[in-house]
Amino acid sequence: MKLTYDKSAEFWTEALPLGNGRLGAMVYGHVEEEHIQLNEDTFWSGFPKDSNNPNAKNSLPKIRSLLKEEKFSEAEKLCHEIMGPYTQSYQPLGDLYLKMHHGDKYDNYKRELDIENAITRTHYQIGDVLYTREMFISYPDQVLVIHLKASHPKALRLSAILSSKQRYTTFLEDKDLVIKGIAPEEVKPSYYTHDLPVVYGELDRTEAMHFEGRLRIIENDGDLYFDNHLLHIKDATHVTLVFDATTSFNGSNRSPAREGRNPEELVMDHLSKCSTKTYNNLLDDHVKDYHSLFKRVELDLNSDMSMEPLPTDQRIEKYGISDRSLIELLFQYGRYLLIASSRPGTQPANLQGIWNQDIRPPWSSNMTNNINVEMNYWPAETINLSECHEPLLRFISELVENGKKTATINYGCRGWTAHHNSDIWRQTAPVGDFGHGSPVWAIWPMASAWLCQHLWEHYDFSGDTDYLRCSYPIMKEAALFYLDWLVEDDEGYLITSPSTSPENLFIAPDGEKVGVGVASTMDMELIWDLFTNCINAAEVLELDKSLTNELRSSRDKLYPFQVGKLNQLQEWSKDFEEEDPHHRHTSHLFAIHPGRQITESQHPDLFQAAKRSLELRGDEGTGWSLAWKICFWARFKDGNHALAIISNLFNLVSERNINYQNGGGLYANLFDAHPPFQIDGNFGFTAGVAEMLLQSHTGVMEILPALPEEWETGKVKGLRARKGFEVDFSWREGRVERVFIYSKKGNPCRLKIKKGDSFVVTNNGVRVSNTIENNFLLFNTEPGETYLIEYEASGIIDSL
Ligand code: FUC
Repeated sequence: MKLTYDKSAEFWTEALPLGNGRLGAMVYGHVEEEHIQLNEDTFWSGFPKDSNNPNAKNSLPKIRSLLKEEKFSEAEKLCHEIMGPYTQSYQPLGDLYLKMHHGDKYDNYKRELDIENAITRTHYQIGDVLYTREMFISYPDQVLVIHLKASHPKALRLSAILSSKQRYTTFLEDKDLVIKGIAPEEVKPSYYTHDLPVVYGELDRTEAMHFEGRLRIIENDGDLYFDNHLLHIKDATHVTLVFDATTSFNGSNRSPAREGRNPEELVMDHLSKCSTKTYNNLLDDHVKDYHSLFKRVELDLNSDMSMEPLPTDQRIEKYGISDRSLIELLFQYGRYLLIASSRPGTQPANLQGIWNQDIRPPWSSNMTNNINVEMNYWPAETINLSECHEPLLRFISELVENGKKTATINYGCRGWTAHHNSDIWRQTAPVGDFGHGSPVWAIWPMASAWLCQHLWEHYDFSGDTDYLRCSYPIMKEAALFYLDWLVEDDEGYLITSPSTSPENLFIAPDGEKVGVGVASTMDMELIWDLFTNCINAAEVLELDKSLTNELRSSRDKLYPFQVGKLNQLQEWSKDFEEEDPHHRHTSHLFAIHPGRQITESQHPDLFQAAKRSLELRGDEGTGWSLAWKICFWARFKDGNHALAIISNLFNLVSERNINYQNGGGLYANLFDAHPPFQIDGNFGFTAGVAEMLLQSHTGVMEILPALPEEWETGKVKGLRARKGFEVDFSWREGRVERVFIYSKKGNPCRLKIKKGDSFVVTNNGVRVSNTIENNFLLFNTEPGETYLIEYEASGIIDSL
């Protein structure tokens, strides 16, 4: 469970990420001048603003009537009139440098990220002195901890410097090295050429956020002295430093300048609490906290122990998927990154989690709702990190206030909606700088439907009805928006208009390439999903009978699925030619994953058509696109194909290579490469592997639904299934051996089995009665009990 390297990081995508959900660091491991790039998850450009566009309401009827006449290009042109501003950008906070006064002639260099303990370590030797650095970011103590050690007395001599790409000052205050600064008031997206892409206010009058960072030495057996903006240590054998930073952000609808929190108070509070602790105390508390989440899941793919233990980047290149321990590592890395970027109370993981070094990061490093932010949280429930789902669930609830305004002001609809981009200010209006953007991505009022799926899934896995009671109004208000947004076509079907299939263009009958049409397949699937979840939630809570009837009848009238001339599931309402048949988005397959509308047993023909669509899309893609394809092939029960996609993802992308923009893959630090870096592919990969091993979206638990032949033996512990189950199992030669199912809620358990097999189910050695109906094994469970399932004849369940 370690990422290891024999040289320091030259590029940011070779540095190693640390985080506690809020504070983030990228550790380069340079010998002579250590560089730690710093982030804080609330540090964004901008301030609260009204992003809605009242003109939209006038343009909407015109767009709809043009679409009715199939004048797609004209309708698309008018769609520019309904855009709002671009979102703001996630910002880098600062940099900490540790200048080591020991020269640069070193040997025996090694650096690692130990994801079993969430610690980075750098080791090297100068003369006969061994130097060691350990760093972690503690969640219980809310600080970055840096511990430096030399094997010889008094061999440590160093200077610490804080700096930033922002407007900032640094100074010394009571032995603390302090950095204070401000964020820009406005940052235009990196893809937007603009005369004033970054705008700062005046230090004392800005409307934007303030930040403060503070470095303190809490253990030091040498001499400490200061000059100007530097903190120096000499003749030390060991040193412990702590760092924290916070911002004046005080909620998405409050001015961070006039109604902000005091960053100094927050930082001082964190530092004073940990200043009385030793390094070992801080380490113990950190590891204990981290283990409480990380240790819940184990994956063993019976890896080949004889492989040469190469540095991680070389393993990708040399071994690829034949190094099954690298697959285990990348799976657990997704869990590590979720714990490091998403803790209760923090911001949701954005396009880069919490790690960003650029003032104008790719796609603003924002919350991108048309696949990316959802993918970040696909694994949260299955890999047993349900708590880490909280930042997204809260983000959704915080979108409602602005989302209601967008629904009324822009579209004259009830409820709430959101579009494909959002930020810390919870923008819900379409982006595009009032006309600059492209409708194929900007015009997509479907985010509330997709996001609400997470509210339902969190309930479905946990069975927590109190939680559902709080979330239901958010789902219901989203459903009200779509009840109003849907319009009837000439055949009496309910359609969306305008409608896009995220980011893909079709060739209109006049030969133009356009993105705007009506009733894209994904729109229909998202609305089906939301309405279905809303109906289910209302039934569980025994609420809103008449609304559920209305949702049911509208759901029945949604424009139906179409199968096209290539036997594929159509992406648009008509069988248009696609501008890019290998497009990275595969939006029309939402009903396969993460949705559940098309299953093999209920809709075998549509299931085949969807599979055909995926085949036509091909096996290549950007990082997240590959991750989605792993999930699809898992749902299509084709483990070998899923593994073939994993193999494509195991492509080392390096900024050392000028051609690095080619193809999705992994950077040396195992960050997912779109390219550029986007964290969604890391989370999507982890979700995909979990999906290959265990599925429960049809209401039935399926063990090893998509096992590749190459993973013939293995075991997994701690995966979660819907209805409150936790599952451990092992398999040998492709056949399941024993299954342990822990029932949290006491729901009946339904397990898919091979017809004709019979089983013994025991609880604490006592037989539990079970029934077999066709392909299902059924038994009742008690809350808090664990059940062992074994094949009756030999103790082996034959291909469950
Ligand atoms: C969507 C995708 C891009 C990228 C961006 C952040 O626009 O189509 O590939 O992931 O989000």
